[in-house]
Amino acid sequence: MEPPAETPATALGLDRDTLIELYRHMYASRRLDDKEIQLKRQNKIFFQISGAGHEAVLAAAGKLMRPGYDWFYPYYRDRALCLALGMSIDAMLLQAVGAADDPQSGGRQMPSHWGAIELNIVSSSSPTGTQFLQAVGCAEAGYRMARIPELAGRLRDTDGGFHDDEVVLVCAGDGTTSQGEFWESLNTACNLELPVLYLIEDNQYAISVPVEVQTAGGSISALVRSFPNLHVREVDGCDPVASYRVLETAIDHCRAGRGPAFVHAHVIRPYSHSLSDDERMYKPDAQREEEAGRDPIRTFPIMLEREGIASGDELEAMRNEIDGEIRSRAGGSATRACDGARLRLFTARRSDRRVVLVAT
Ligand SMILES: Cc1ncc(C[n+]2csc(CCOP(=O)(O)OP(=O)(O)O)c2C)c(N)n1
Repeated sequence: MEPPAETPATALGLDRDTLIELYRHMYASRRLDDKEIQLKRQNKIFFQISGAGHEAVLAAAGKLMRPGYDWFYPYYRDRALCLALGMSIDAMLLQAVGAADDPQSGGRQMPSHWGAIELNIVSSSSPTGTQFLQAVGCAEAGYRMARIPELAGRLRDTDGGFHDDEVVLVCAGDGTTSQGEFWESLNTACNLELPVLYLIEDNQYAISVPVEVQTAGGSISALVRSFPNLHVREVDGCDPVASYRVLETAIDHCRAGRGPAFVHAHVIRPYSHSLSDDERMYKPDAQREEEAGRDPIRTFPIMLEREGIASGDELEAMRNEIDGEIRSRAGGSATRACDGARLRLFTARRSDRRVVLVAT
């Protein structure tokens, strides 16, 4: 991999509370993935796709943006973003088991298809790349509203309304940038100077297709640099501090009305594409080892200790607390909901064949 253009910063640049909060969301995200993987192996959920390896840049994005004010078009890897924006562990587990009580979609969405009305996280569509045009449409709505006096006066700064300096975040993997929607959206975002922040999480694969096979030249940020009004940065997305700094500048650019921004974050994908995939079939061992060495869940606590931000004991206590919460949530409402969902499925199977097709 080419070294990222931005050099990783030391931990000292951010205050202690911010650093600890970043780690909290990163760790919770990974452990929730681990818990869901366990539930999948127990046949309590039907599918799992993780955010493992993407946590650092996403925790930073969630910390910097404004939930319920800015707008969010995430994709399935963005668990740490949603946790940092305020989504609960329960909401995630209820969606994972497809519970009727799932606050994101009432059990209608696939797992990791995030959505939260109160946080302005717009429910995800499964065809990859759909989110780009949705995000630009959202930003364009604000742009148009600001130019129609009757609408601007009525809708501005109200709950769920439009704010002059709101930013729209859209996230995707490197492979998804090959789709037409990405280029169509970028054209309009740059043409109208819309406040859209593109966060491209480059884990070097689209399922089994390596980035250099998928993307011309192998670097999406190199391809988009000629777009006018576009602030383009590249960063080590496994370094939460470097990610924070780069995203902070990108968000400021959008919020100040200077046009869209594009952050190309180099991340890793240590858990295969999903639980329906086995990356050992196509990813070389040497690359898997190199990725393990960059894993932010391993490297960040070492950095926090080394820089005197927190002691090993303090970090261990925090991890134990998060583990305990996930264990109790997974053993509580999510499991009950899962058992309830099975009962409903069984009842449906007996009574209505069409329901079975939808439910399975
Ligand atoms: C339009 C469409 N084509 C194909 C798929 C199947 N699919 C789901 S994820 C994925 C790979 C996406 O890769 P990338 O954008 O690099 O994101 P990553 O999963 O690596 O984070 C594919 C091909 C889909 N969901 N939608």
